[in-house]
Amino acid sequence: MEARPAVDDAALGREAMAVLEANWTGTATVPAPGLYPHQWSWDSAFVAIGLARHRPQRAEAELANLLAGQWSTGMVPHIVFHTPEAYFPGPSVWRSQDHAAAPHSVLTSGLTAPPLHALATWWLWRHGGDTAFARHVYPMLAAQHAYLAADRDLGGAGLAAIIHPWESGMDDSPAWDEPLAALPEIRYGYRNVDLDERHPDSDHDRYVWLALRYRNSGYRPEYLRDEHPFAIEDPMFNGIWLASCQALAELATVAGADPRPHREQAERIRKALLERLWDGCFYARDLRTDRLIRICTVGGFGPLLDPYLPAANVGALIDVLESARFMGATGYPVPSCEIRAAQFDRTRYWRGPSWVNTNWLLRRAAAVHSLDQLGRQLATGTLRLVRQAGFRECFDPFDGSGRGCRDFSWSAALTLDLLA
Ligand code: 2M8
Repeated sequence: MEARPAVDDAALGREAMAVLEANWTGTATVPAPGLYPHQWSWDSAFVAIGLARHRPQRAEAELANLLAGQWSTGMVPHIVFHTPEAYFPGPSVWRSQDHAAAPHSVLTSGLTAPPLHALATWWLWRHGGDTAFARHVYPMLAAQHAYLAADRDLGGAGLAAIIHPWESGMDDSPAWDEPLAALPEIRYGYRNVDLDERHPDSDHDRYVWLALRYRNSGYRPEYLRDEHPFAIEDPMFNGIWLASCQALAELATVAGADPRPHREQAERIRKALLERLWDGCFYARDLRTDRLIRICTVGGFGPLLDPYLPAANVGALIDVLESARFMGATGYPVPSCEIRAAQFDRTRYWRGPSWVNTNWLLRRAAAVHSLDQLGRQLATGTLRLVRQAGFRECFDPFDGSGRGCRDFSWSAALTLDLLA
């Protein structure tokens, strides 16, 4: 485990801000230097949350730049590109410029990401942000949610389906192993060496194949509904959407709009989460087999973000979270996959390591349910990770050592929030 000189809160905060300064391109914050040279969607939402109390105008600029990449369908892309290539798959794969619904002056990917943006905008507003900004972006956020309801409710029950592992934000989660294994074996042969640690076998080729199929369909919603072979109702994506619907209801009031449709949407999501994804904890549902994918990952705690989740479900989820399946057995919060699962791997991204963003979301969930001790445990455990190992992309949940990129933006940004 790397040893770092002891840093007090003020020094840690300054270091975090320095990382965010270095990763600022002038229009947005890249997730990390090198491997991630563009703007990623939920990374930017986390950056905005972290900057809310420190640099609210920078946080607004961050979200505004991302929303400049929004398609006329309402879809907010998972990547807004800064430079022509430098990352695979880049603009030449997505070809957004050839699609009528994509913006003309910005190159983007064709997939979306967890819709955290209304929650991030609400967070900014709640921490003293500008009402004018909330009013300005409200229609864009409402359009994002309308897109999810109209084009992504592939199961017809009120949940949004992800149609690619990248859309979950947890690309190599063991939850996607089964649906990926059902796809044909693909060997494109172009492989990004940096990704080797993350993607086993031909999974990365399957990711590219799925993206190309969707692109070649003309990004058509009918294709997603009728033909696309990967369609999953994910509890984290939908838990975040639910929390963002509640945030959007408050923003609607600020914007002089009707909050009720957003509250009704939140209720539909809650009902569907409980009816379709709950079986002792929340699992993802594979819409192509209509079966639950029975592996418990950190994504299964996403619905805890809902303050109105019934107490019995909250209690059962907290029991799992605090048990030896998750936090109870590791020194640091919160492994991304339950440690008793055969697929658990403490060294591989979303297959075991702890992440600052999911820790932050769970700490937010603890706050909405007034679970103060759990909230403190999550905050102090996360700060211990970054204090010891720096602002790494993720961390070994047993010994706290850092993994993946250094100077990772959401690790720095959310540290600022945890220190506040
Ligand atoms: C990771 O995802 C990208 C693809 O979008 C990748 O694997 O290259 C994930 O951790 C995702 O959650 C994150 O948004 C992205 C950039 O930090 O990296």
